Amino acid sequence: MEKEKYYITTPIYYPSSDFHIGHCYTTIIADAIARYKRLKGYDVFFQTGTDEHGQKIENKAHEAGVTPKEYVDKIVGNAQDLWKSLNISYDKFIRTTDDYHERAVQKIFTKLYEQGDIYKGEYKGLYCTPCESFWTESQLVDGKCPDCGREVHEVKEEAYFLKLSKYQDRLVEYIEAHPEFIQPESRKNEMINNFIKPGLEDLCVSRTSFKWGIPVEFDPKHVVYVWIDALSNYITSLGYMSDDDHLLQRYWPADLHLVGKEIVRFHTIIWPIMLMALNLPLPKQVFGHGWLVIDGGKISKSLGNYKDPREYIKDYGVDAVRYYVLREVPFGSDGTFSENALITRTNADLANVLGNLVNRTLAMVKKYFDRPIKLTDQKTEFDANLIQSIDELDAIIAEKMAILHVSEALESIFDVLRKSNKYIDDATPWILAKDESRQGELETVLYNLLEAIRVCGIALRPFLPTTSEKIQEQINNDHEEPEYLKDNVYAVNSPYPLFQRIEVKDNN
Ligand code: ME8
Repeated sequence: MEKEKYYITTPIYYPSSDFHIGHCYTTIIADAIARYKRLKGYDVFFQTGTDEHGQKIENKAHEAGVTPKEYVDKIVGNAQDLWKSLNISYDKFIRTTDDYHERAVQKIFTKLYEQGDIYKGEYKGLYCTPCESFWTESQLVDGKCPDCGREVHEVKEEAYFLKLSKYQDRLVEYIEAHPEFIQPESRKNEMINNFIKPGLEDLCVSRTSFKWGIPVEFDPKHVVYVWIDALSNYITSLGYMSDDDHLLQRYWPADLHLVGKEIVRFHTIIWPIMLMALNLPLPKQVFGHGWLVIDGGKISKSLGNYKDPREYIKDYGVDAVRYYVLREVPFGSDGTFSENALITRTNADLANVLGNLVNRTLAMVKKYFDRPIKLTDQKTEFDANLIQSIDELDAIIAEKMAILHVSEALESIFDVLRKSNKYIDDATPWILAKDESRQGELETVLYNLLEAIRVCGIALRPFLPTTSEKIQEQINNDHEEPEYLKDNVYAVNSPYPLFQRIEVKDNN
């Protein structure tokens, strides 16, 4: 049978030489979802990339005394290196300076112009350069950009416009008929009530005040507005407007665009309208997640709360960082980042619950048997409960992942791990070991623990891929069934600690 496809994207990032832990947030979650879908047999296409045009980049390149292309070429590797160190399993990395993307964006713009969805006019308005966003007077907060709180400035120039107004009613109808399109629910209401219902103004989609962008094919003194350029990445990467669009046929529409809450607006208003105008189906879901914040504010170098995420990876290990990000923040809401919370989580869950369980279990197998062990026909009164938890785990995770409650999916795995530790305390293998007549029970207890570790190890694979692999190596068993098996044989390897306990730091 042909595998079902699953196309998942992160936003494309502004290239930067200083990404912070917040930047890793969208990508780690997207990676966990992509890996989960692969584990469940989907044909996954997972895409990320960099958003390399715009005035901000042009200004930075100018300051650095290089061309914008030289500037982005030099720093794009920083994103790729960071994703590599976080074990991000993307299938495609798109750069908006890639030739095929630039050509396709030009064709998109020309098509929309020729069919009358883009027209020429004059732009007068307010622009926030850092956010690359246009605002109307009424959208400003205290006269400043509502997203970043910085000054906006007035611009006036000949420009092209996209007819958002023409599609307004169709968009509202679509959103209302597809309650899963914008998630979580609160963001959907915000989009409809604050942005769409008050009336969509046509959007200025070209600029003449700077050069670093994709030139409009038929009027090259204009460059394409960076959000039209950027949003198109989700289809140009699949070959839209090229000679070979088999990937588009296979993977479009996207199943999930995972984005930060501040860019939901672009993904649920401009993007669907572009797609309607291009006569393409809309993505199945746009999920707007919250921010990882420090002291209530966003993380940024200028706020002085920045640290390169690779330092955390170096100090605590990649899976500790992944675990923290996936576990700490209820999806959709904001979460607070602190290095001490990362340490506390690592110690409490990864070292004390997971690491300890694996270590204790393998040490007991080595000590009491030091031979392959099997399920025996001797039982204890505590077995059935543990086996039931093992058997229920897969369905619980499926239920949580279907609504992207990644943190709760992880929590359900740790519930089984905690129950397994409790099972050791209840079944007291060290007492069974002293009694010659209870060796069968002892072997069953250790077998059940190994089954719990095996099933949890597989379940952890999308979230903590490195740790999952180490668990599989230690228990020396590659059975993939996500439920309790009765006929496994375990010839385990010597244990080594999966996670070291870390000292909490005094100063943060
Ligand atoms: O917005 N916590 O790029 P970007 C959580 N190029 N997420 C955060 C965060 C934080 N502290 N800081 C940043 C752009 N992010 C555009 C996208 S898509 C067609 C174009 C997230 O580099 C942010 O919410 O500013 C966004 O999802 C992603 O990082 C990229 O942000």
